[in-house]
Amino acid sequence: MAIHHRIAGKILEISAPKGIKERARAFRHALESEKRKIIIYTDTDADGHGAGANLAVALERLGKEVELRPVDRDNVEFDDPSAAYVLSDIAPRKDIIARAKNAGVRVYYVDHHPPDEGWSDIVAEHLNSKILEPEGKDWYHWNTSALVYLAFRDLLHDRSWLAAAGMHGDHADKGLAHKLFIRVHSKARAIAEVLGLAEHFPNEITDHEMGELAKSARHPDDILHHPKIGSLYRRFKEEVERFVSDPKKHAAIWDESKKIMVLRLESSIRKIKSPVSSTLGDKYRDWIVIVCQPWEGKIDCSLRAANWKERNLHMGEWAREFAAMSGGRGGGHPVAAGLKFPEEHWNSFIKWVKEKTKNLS
Ligand SMILES: [Mn+2]
Repeated sequence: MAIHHRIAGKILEISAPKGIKERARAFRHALESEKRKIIIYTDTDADGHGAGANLAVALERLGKEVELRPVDRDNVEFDDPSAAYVLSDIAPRKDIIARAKNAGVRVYYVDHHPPDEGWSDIVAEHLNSKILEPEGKDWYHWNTSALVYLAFRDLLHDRSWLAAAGMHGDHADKGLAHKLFIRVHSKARAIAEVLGLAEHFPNEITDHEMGELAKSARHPDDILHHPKIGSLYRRFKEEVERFVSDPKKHAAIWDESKKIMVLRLESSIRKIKSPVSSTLGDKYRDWIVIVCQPWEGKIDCSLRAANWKERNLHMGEWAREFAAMSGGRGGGHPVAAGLKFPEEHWNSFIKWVKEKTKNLS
């Protein structure tokens, strides 16, 4: 009990650049002054759940009426005109901005996706929005879970473990998260994986259930020992291991001289490519790691290049380029990106990657 108390009660101290601290203060101040009910839309990965659940708890502790909605970004709707909204870990695309503008609602925005040029101005103007996001090189050190924790950490003294787990989620630079979560709780990686389970088993546990679990949990074990979690987590770990233990077996491209792999995962578990690409990206740090999974007529890919600086690579640009060629969708950071395209373009994708890497050494 004493150990639990010590671990769960520790305030995770984050040192942040002045600019981010100031934006965090302004973001918090704006939400503190908000009189309306606050509906939080948050992403459904570990970062999203860590950010959304902690933000919901912090705002409740400030006496606000809050509704937490973990959601696929295609399903963001501004259906309550009397509410204010938060987009957490959800980059507001043009269609989302248009819907918010149409509904005339106020939207707060906390996120870490590198925006297009002028994007923040568009969001600020059209959403009348208070924004919390990193800038410049800080894009690669902060994720949404970290930003929410930074803004509200005096209210989240018993929930730093969830912040740390969220920081272990989609984080471009694992360094900061790694230091923090080891100090806070050795189970943070497992919690981060569990928070993502609804993405992998949508028929067995919903995003909503996972959000409520993250919000109500008082201790890491409340999540790890939840009755629904055990067998799902085992199935998830076994499936990841099947691909990670012998990646070559699943490779469409495996080139040791150019240090590039493109894998195609055949799996019944949705989005299994994400944890596989993270694990392989960490393990093969000087490789380009592209992990793809066919799903419902589309090919869904994660692109990773841990040493993008040394090799002068930008995975986000790669993803955008092939998306434009194939009628798909793609984008992201230099170090990590996502790409989805119609399955009939698989062969041309492999050809394109080979062409793209011809001059790499
Ligand atoms: Mn994120």
